[in-house]
Amino acid sequence: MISEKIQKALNDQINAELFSSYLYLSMAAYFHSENWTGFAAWMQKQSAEEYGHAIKIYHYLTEVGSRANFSAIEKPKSEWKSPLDVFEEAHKHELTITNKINELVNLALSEKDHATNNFLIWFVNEQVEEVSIAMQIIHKLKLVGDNKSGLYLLDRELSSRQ
Ligand code: OFO
Repeated sequence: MISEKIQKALNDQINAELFSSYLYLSMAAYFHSENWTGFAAWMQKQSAEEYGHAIKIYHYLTEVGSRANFSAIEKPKSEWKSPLDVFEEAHKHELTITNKINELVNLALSEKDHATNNFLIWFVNEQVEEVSIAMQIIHKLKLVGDNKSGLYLLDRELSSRQ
């Protein structure tokens, strides 16, 4: 039901989502090592969400009679300079993922694969939300700057992410 090109592109996206999960888990580990437990909890939830994105594509491939094929996941970075540095990288990463999703949509449209195009709409919307959330956190981090009380409160706020 889906072309080889689409199958390969969706498998590449599974790898990108698993790398996102790995990267955010590495960010969580960095935060834990710096005793920012709220930021760490937020990143752990983000990592789990990314794993969920990979699984969504996995199930779609199965549903359309194709299959998931896995390849090596790139080693994520493990050190950052500050919480702002981490979230700026997360934001940059989400912009890269948005480009990848857009390229996937372009491919689905060029192949007249409406089922895959329809499947990808969820990801298009998810990317808008993820880029926006990262930008909001960066804005708050820039507002508090090096103020320890402000950072403490922000860490506490992010710990309550559902
Ligand atoms: Fe962060 O949305 Fe998937 O990768």
